[in-house]
Amino acid sequence: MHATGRFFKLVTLAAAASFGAYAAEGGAPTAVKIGAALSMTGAAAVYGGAQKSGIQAAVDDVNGSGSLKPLRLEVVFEDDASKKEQGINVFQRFINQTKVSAIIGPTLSTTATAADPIAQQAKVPVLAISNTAPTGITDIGEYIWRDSLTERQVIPGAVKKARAKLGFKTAGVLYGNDDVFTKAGYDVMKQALESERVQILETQTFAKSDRDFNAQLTALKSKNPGILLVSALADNAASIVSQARQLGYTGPILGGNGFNSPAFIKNAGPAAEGVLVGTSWNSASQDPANQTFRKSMEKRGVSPDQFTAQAYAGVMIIAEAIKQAGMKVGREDIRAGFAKVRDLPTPLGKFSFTPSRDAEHEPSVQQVKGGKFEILQ
Ligand code: 1QQ
Repeated sequence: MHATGRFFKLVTLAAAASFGAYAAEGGAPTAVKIGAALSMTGAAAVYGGAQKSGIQAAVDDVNGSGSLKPLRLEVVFEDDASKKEQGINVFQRFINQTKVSAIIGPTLSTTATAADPIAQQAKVPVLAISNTAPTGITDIGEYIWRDSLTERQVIPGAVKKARAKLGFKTAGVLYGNDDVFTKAGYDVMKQALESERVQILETQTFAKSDRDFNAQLTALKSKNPGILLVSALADNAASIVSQARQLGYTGPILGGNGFNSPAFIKNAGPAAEGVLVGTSWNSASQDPANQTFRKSMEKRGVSPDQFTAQAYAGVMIIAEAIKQAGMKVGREDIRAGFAKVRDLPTPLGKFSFTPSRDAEHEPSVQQVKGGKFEILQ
């Protein structure tokens, strides 16, 4: 071999290896390493478990279909512990040690605001599958993408639908003020209520570590609001809804994205009945991509939620980005591939990114009925 040719071959192999892909010589499948930073512990643990099962199922389905041949997706899971510092550590490990081609996660917007800038700096593409804070995520830079609808894309429609059905004219609002997502959810709720001309009679706040919400709920109930809007992660949400009912509040309750977990229903018990929440996954969709997803989860004995669907869709989007990049799996290739994903059939519906790398598809509204979420028609 010519000296320069050999040099280039070495460089190419080194570059491929540094992104977790290995030359497919001898026909061996080439592993494409993806890092998944998920909350397996901490305040968002209920979402992390659902996300992991969705990713595992999608990876098996994509690899099993042979659609990426000779490539194979290989996901490395790490716990972001629902914490900024841990999210940063996991991202650094993925980027510098595991040498992943792309990162999925982290679970919470709060963690993403701290960890994503590290990936942006290192030019590693990130696909968020559950970050819903409207600002402070994808606007970090051109390497940060998401398949999760923001609260701004979901809550106004949910408030409008709830108001059309229930006709309330006043509201009380309760939100967590120590979390990027719960705070952003509140900002959107306030705007949505104002544009529906619903008067906010009282606003109260709490912190993630709080367990007793009686003071806030008593203040809210005393104003006799027509509806209670709550922006909280699932564990807090369950306690808030139970305590509101124990205090004798009988009006409707509408939650933000944190409520979209069956863990909320399980922990709140009968108090969860009737609770409304906007969602990015239409669980009742008869779309073939949703039916395939549901069958795949059923086969694994997993009852999926919105977070499972967004995680499954995330892997499909990465696989499509690789195809769009001409089966190249460098970090830059995947980033460029994301930009070319158009109308991809996923459990969330036909998926495309907006020009600002956010998700674009139809949201839905669901309500707890008989201990389960039911899509509101
Ligand atoms: C966020 C969220 C959480 C409720 C999802 C896990 O939407 O942090 O953005």
